Parts: sequence; structure tokens; C-alpha cells
Amino acid sequence: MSDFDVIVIGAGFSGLYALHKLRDQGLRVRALERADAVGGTWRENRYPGARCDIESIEYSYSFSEEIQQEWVWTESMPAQPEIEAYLNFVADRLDLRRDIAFGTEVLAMAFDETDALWRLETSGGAYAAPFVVAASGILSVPLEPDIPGMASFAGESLFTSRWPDTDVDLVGKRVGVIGTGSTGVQLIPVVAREAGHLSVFQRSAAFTLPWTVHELAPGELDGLKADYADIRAAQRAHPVGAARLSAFSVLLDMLASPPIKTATREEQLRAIDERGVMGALNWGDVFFDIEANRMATALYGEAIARIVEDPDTAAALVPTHPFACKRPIIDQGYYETFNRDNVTLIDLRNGPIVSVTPRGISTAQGDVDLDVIIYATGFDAMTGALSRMKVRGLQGVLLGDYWAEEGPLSYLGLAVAGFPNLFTVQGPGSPSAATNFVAAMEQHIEWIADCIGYLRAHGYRTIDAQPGAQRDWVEHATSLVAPTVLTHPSCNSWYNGANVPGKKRMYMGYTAGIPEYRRRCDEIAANGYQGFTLA
Ligand code: NA7
Repeated sequence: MSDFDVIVIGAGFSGLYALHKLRDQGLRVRALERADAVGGTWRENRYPGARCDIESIEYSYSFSEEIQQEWVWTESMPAQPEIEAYLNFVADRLDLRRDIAFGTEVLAMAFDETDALWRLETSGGAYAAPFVVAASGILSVPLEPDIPGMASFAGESLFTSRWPDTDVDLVGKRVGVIGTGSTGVQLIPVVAREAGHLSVFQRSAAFTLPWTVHELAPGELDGLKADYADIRAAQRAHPVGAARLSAFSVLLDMLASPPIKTATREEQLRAIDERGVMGALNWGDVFFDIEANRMATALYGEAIARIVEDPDTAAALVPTHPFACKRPIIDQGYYETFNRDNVTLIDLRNGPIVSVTPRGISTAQGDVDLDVIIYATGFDAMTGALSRMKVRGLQGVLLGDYWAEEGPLSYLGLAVAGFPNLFTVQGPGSPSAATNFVAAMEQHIEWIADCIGYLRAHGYRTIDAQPGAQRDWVEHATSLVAPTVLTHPSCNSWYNGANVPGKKRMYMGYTAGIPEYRRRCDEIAANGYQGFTLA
């Protein structure tokens, strides 16, 4: 017997909804949160410029009409402080805090086969429950680079993924930023406006598309709220769970466009005349044909050269990996930033970082003296949090070892064979980061809640994914991306684990879209949880 029916790990977007949903079902639930506050990834990543790339009206909970009517978004795409405030509002509105143990980090957990209980060891003591919902985040484990001498730096070292709560003063300082993924691209224009001088250390150039974020005009939000039923219905039917403008719309527009390979030079030029860098990538064959992708990249380079005045800098900003292999980035004034007198781009393809020294960063091209170094170097995505937690399943197998040896295997992204009664929210093989995270997450939590309800109603103590069903699922998910540039050898991204040294390479998203994924999950549930062993 345990005090709880379900332990939820994490109090970010997923953990908060899991706690609410399961508690509403009459279950005794406790959420464990390492931080002292709610918000998860959206609390930790509070760096200047942090913003969501999906519209606020869609990047928000849809399960509560009251919440969506009461909360006031001020911008079309929400900035980090507003998302964090929203999650705090939700926690208060649903009275969630009373069931969250803050400052409680899960250190290890093991499945006790005799009692059919997960036993958790945490920084706040022991917990036990038959079910665990791991809402521990897909981008919650920062990847600290292994650069020699990092600790020797005499100035200030900052990490975007655990940005300080207090104000950071960069005014007039010599700042270096390492990393030009989504985080770097959001941060760099903001830091450039404050710093005395900004040096951008770029290992891989990014594909990034300009986007205007607008303040919601008086009455605009009211209009959207009045249409909420239709907005949510459109979202639910949409492959990426976001029917309005988002980082994903670019990819979807592209799929419906004519091929670049048969386009005339005039047609190609017209595309960048009319839509700049966006027009350069908008061709139907780019996603499937690496040659087409390279042609679009060359055109993209021409579009950059129309913005960035220095030809060498413009050339250095042209990516060498295929477009779409990493998450499309949307930015506000990224390329224009490189026209500022106080910004220098250091293209590490001409000579890598050798070490961090007490004075700054030493590269094979020369030394740069700095007052502040900002690391925007990414995450051990999707599997990182659970791999580090020392999760032991049947026969004492460690989940981290299992994934390291076999690759990030999972059945539906919801469960891993040999780890009974552990539900992984947005695990590998689910739509997760290939779609609107919040929409995909709601589907997961609802499926998990139904599943736990079913098990209890039918007197089952355990549910475990079958290895065969897991293998078939992984094959199915992998077959979807096989014909695309996502599996090209030059495609190194956190989506396939290539950013983490030693991590087994496998594309971790499910790309047939949320509606198809939901249909399959519902069918599996309706067939008595096909592919799972219930005992
Ligand atoms: P990303 O997209 O993984 O970007 C990390 C960046 O840091 C990328 O440019 C890396 O270069 C660079 N990096 C990492 N290690 C190093 C070292 N040692 N030296 C130089 N450069 C380095 O993470 P983000 O935080 O930007 O975005 C993650 C997701 O968050 C994003 O997709 C959104 O979904 C939200 P590389 O490309 O590996 O050559």
C-alpha cells in the first residue's frame, strides 16, 4: 500500500496538466518538482529574447474553457515571462500547488515487482506509487560543452538554459555567445543591443526566417476568444497541432509548393524578391531531395547576401546542413544584427574553439578577450532527463543503459518495454517536438489518464509494452522519415541525438501528424491496449 496512486515527475506544462487530470479522476497524485516553482523548461530558459515560435492562442491549454477565456495574452507569440506567468496562473487557478512537492529532485527509481510499485528516491525523501508519469521534459537537460578551460574563465559564464533570476547587466561589456541554434538566434539580436561588443561563435550556421510578433490590439484577443471553439477544432485536425502561423507553417507551405528543380532562374529570383529568405526555401522537393535542398540553400545564401552587407559574413551565415533537418527557427532581426558595428561573427568552420582561457575564448583563428561568455549549446533532448534519473525496470535494467545500447526505443513514445507502469510524456517516437508541444502533450496526458482508469476499473496491476510491438512502432516511425532529408548523414541535430557525443543516432519524432497518431493510440486503447501486456 502506498500513499499515492500516481507520482508525476515535473511541474511544467505536462506535469501541471497530468496532476490536474489525474486528480480530477479521483486519484491520489503527488507531483515532484526539482525547482522551487512551476514552469519547467519555460522557467529555466529565461534568457533575453526567449520566445515561443507558435501563436499564444494555440500554444496554451485547451482543456479548460475557463482558463482560455480568463488568461490575457498580450502578444501573438508569447515571450518567456508571459508563458511562465501563465503557468503560475494555471497552477493557482486549479489549486495545484498543494499537491506539488517543490525542491524535490528524483535521484533514482526502481520498479518493485513484488508489490507492483515504483519506489522513488528523491532529494526530499522516499516516495512510492503504482504508476509514474514522467513529465520531466524533452529539452530539460542542458548540454554543457566539453571545452577545455571553461572553469578558468575570469569573467562571467552564463548558460541560457539556467539563466539567473536576477538582472544580468551586459551593458558596454565584451560578450561572447557560443551556439546559433534557436536559442542563440533569439538571444543574439537582444544581446547585441546591450553589449559593448558581441562575438558570435558559430559552429553551424542556422536556417532562420524573419517573423513579426505583434502586440494583440485592443479587441483582437476578445475576437480570438470568441472563436476559440473553431480555433481548437482546426488545431485538433491539423498535423502539427497548430493551424495558424508557426515555425512549422514554413515546412507545411513548402510541401505544397512547386519543385525548385524545374523552376527557372527567373522564378527562383522572384521567390526571393517577393519573400526574401523565406521564399528561398519554399519548394516542394526540398524535403525529399537533397539536391533540391542544396539548390534552395544556395538561393537562401543569395537572400542573406541582400541583407548582410559584409560579403564574408554573409557567406559564413549560409548553412551547410540540409534545411528542415533541424527545427526551423523564426527570428526577429537576426541577419540585420550582423550589420552592426559592435557585432563580429566568428565562423568556427575556419578554425574551432581550442579552449576557454581566463581572458576569453581561444580559437584556431586567434584569441578573443571577453567579459562574459554565454553558452547556448543545446540539450540532451527527449531521453536526457530519464537517462540521468537512474530508472530501474524489470531485472534491474537501467533505462539510461538500455537506451544507450539499443537506441531511444519506445512504444508510441508513451512506454518502454521492461519498464511497467511508467508513462513517458512526449517520449521518443511520439509527435512531441515535431509538432505543437502543448497540443501533443494534452493528447498524451489524456491517453495516460484513460489508461490508468481502465487498468484500475478492470483490476489490472501492471501494464508493460511488448518488445515486438515496440520494435514494430519504431520501424513504422523510422520508415516515415526514411525518404526525407531528415535521415541524410549531414543532418546532425538534437532530433536524432547527433548533438550528444556517443548517443545512438535515431530520429526521435513521429511525423505522420497528431491526428493520425491520436487515431492509432485510440485504436490501440479500444483493442484492449494492443501491444501491451496487462497483468
Ligand atoms: P540547439 O538547436 O541544439 O543549438 C545548439 C547550438 O550550440 C548549435 O549551434 C551547436 O552547434 C552549438 N554548439 C554546441 N556545442 C558547441 C561547442 N562545443 N562549440 C561550438 N558550438 C557548439 O539548441 P537550442 O537551445 O538552440 O535549441 C533547442 C530547441 O529549443 C529548439 O530546437 C527549440 O525547439 C527550442 P552545432 O549545430 O552542433 O554545430
